[in-house]
Amino acid sequence: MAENKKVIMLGNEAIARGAYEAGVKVSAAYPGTPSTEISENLVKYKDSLYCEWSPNEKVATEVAIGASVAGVRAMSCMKHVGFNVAADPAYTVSYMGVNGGLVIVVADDPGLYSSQNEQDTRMVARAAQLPVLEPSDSSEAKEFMKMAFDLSEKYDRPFVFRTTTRLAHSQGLVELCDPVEVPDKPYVKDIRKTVMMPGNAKLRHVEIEKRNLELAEVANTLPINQVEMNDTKIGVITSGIPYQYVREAMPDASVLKLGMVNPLPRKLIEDFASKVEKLYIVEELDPVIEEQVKSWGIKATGKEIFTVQGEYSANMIREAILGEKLDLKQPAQAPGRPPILCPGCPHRSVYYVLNKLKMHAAGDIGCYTLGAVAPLSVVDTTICMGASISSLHGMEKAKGKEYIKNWVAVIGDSTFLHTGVNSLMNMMYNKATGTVMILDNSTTGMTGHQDHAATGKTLQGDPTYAIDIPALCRAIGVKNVIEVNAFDIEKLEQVVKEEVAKDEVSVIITKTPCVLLSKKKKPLYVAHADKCKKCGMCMKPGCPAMTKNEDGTVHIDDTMCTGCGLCDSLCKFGAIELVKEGEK
Ligand SMILES: Cc1ncc(C[n+]2csc(CCOP(=O)(O)OP(=O)(O)O)c2C)c(N)n1
Repeated sequence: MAENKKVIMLGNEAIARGAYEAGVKVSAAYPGTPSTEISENLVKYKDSLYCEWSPNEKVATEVAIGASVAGVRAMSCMKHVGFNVAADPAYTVSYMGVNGGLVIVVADDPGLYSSQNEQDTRMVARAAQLPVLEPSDSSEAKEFMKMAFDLSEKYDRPFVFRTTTRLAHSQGLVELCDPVEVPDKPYVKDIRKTVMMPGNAKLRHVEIEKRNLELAEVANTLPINQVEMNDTKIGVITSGIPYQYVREAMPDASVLKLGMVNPLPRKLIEDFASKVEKLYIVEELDPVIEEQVKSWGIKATGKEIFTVQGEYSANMIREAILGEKLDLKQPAQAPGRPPILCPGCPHRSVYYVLNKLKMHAAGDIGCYTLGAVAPLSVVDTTICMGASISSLHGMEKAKGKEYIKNWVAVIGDSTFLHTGVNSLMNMMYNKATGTVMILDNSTTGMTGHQDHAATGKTLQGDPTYAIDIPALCRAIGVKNVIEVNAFDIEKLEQVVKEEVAKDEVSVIITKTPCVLLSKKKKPLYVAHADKCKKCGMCMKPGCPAMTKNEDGTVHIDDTMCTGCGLCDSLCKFGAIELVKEGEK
């Protein structure tokens, strides 16, 4: 019995706990900061539920929809940009409704801590006519998850559960409960609800408009939409994490805290607005609540004084509304540092070669995006997952095959399986030429080492079939599939030169595991000042373990060296030597 036990939990841990307590039976996800730890925590309950890493968010959401149709509670999890990938099934399951409760958990990233844009999931969910719950701390994260499943089944609507980085990655007190027993619902064939061809979808559209009006009415009395009446001079409508900032910034203000942010409780808002002298709307990112409230003729102040960019803070809110700051001790600011590849990262070696050959790269999203910055400076574009291969294809179609002879596409293994494989099919189908480099480090590195369809391990850690990436490329029709060790720079240079010269599609796979995957102590390298000619060759790849001594000779920091040997292979004077651990 878990009852009454209180524990500190990360927001993401609490979401997983909420799903478990709600009786979820199937969860599918693709990693993406700040949502990844939901699945990593959910797998702790693997005796009670099934969860998986899917190759992308569209697949994950379709897996969850299938489970819901079959009659169990199901969910998919992703970051905000993943919701774009899942948009196709999400827009249509909105028409279908649910059998078992269905929740799509989406984590936004105001402030772009680890994302390529700052989009607001509430906008996407509104466009797809999906109801949205938004918690403001770990405890609510758990409770709102349970409520999302109950509401989903009661109103026959899939729900979106929106969080942000600050909630996902901060901790709070959570009271544990036992999971509810949710009996599996029977599947009753009803193609009017599950086959979304035009005639059926038209009728479902009428139905969901009705359901949404009904939910908007229910929202007026939903306990998670709470009025906290205090001094009536200032009233604030807010939700999620900004609620915490508002409370800290202005403890005396009256607050309407919304737990359901779509649809909005119009009567409750009108009533609250009529009771306060001045109304503010405080929401991170887009003016989603504000625009609706203003469209009802209610006077309010929002983005006139608040930004649509980045995270808010208590101080910022107090200054914007009251013109004064809180008396808070400012935390020490760490000096700004550019992001860099880890010492020993195989991507560095690949980029060293591409830089040497003066190549451009149509890039993708992963650790290897860092090949854009000096001193490697190879990557020219980063758009969204899978876009490297298709944008290289676009360049070739725009300017011809000679134009891309000094270009390659670079993509990671996880990203290749996410959406890159479709782009490679397109190259083959549409008679393209061009060289694709799959930087296969045997993991989803950027998001913290999650397994994927080619690693041979499931989310549960069990061994499974591993997709053979070279065989997959050949099956698509690529004749030139070459595997090279990323640290064999001579071979790599030769292979790149040969493949870009061809008027065909080539795939070069640099299969070398992420340096952080190995727990083994590695041999270390040492630089001998007496042999060093200060030529700077070993410094070219920008390894953070290497610095210059005052006299211009090179020093290798043995706390950082991982023994990859890239510097050794670049030194022509034998100044860098392999030494065994402890021999220095
Ligand atoms: C649509 C979408 N989903 C998820 C993410 C989060 N994300 C960024 S890079 C990445 C994958 C990185 O793995 P891989 O391609 O193997 O490259 P590595 O980081 O290991 O070099 C993920 C999942 C994202 N940016 N966009």
